[in-house]
Amino acid sequence: MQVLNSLSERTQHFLSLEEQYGAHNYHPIPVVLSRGQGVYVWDVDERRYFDFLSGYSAINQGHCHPRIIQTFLEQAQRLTLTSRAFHSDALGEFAEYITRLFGYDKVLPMNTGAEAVETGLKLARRWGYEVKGIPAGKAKIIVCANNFHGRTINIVSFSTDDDSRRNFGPFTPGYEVIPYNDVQALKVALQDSNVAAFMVEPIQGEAGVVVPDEGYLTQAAALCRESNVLLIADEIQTGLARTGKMLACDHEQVHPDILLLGKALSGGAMPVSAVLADDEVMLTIKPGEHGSTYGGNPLACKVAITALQVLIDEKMAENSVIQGEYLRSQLLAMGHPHISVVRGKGLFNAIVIEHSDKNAAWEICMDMKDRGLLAKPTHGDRIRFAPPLVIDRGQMDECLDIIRLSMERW
Ligand code: IF1
Repeated sequence: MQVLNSLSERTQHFLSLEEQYGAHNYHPIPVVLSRGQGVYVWDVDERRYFDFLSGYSAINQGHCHPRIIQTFLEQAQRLTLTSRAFHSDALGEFAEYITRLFGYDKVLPMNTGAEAVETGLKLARRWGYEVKGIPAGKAKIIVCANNFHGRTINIVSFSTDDDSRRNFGPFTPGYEVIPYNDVQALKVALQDSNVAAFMVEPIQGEAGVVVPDEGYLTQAAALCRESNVLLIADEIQTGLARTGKMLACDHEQVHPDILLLGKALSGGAMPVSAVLADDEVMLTIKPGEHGSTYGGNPLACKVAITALQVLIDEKMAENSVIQGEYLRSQLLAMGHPHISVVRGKGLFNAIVIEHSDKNAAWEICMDMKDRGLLAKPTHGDRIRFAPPLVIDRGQMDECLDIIRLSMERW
């Protein structure tokens, strides 16, 4: 644990304000950031860092991408929110752009990832009852162990992480948990005719970037189709070029029935999420049956179009493949005795630290911070390496030098 008095006065000032007046629902790395641009962030003492977390993959386009900020500033001075009681000149444009881009009939715009997940689950249940004909109140949704889909009480109802659900009950019924990356378990679960949907992360993020076997998504999609069950892909973290394709599902040409997007849908400028589906599913929700004050607001719509255009125009998925393969190959080449696993796809990666000292991963992250690279452990022993998708080879080499030096004393 960092000894606070080794931090600058300015840093300590901001940490103490948060300590006294902020909820203690996080345990951040002790660094206070005040500026970001591209792959870099600067702390309150103007020290520069590489950001290897990218806002949990919300900042795929890099911090404060000029085109995204330009759109934000222009729209913010025109019209930020109309509510859905009235139309705006931005929602239709956004809806047309994003549905054509991903190949769906319609989009339901929301704000946070959790709201997109909740919306997807409601659509699946509504479709289950009104299209598939599941008896009232009997709809089931299959999810995977070690999932992470958000923090609402309904979503943590099917979490398998005790810290995420302890003493938040009573929980929502109607969910069944099966092992991730287990086709046979899914096949058995789908024998129940009351199953409406199977929701899955194409790569499990919070679990520590767990990549399933090649073909898992393809087989899951086929099983869902055969069983008249909707496949919901939670691409809130894996989507939008992070894994080297526009969607992680694209690696297997899988087209989910319900697609959930968030995070980088705004490039880190503001919360924007979206649920995409075809009419048979989407139109089961009628006017007045679901919504959100800020969902589909003009500012979010304009920002999201630019955030998507930037990913494509600057070939960020292609760079994600190149730099991700280089990063993994160099991490493996280190042959470090305490890096037991290197895994990921594109620039969505993690290493597993195997060491008798349970604080090793945290101490390594603290050492990398002091050398100018920000990353944070998940579940104690896994360090996620997910820089913005604009990182170039020279910057990646600088980061690898930092990682190498920080690993040296372990
Ligand atoms: C935290 C990590 C956690 C997500 C997927 C939905 C959501 C998320 C696949 C909900 C959000 C964030 C939440 C944040 C830390 C981060 C995270 F996996 F990215 F590392 F927690 F597991 N589906 N993930 O990853 O989206 O409502 O947050 O916009 O809660 O600590 P949100």
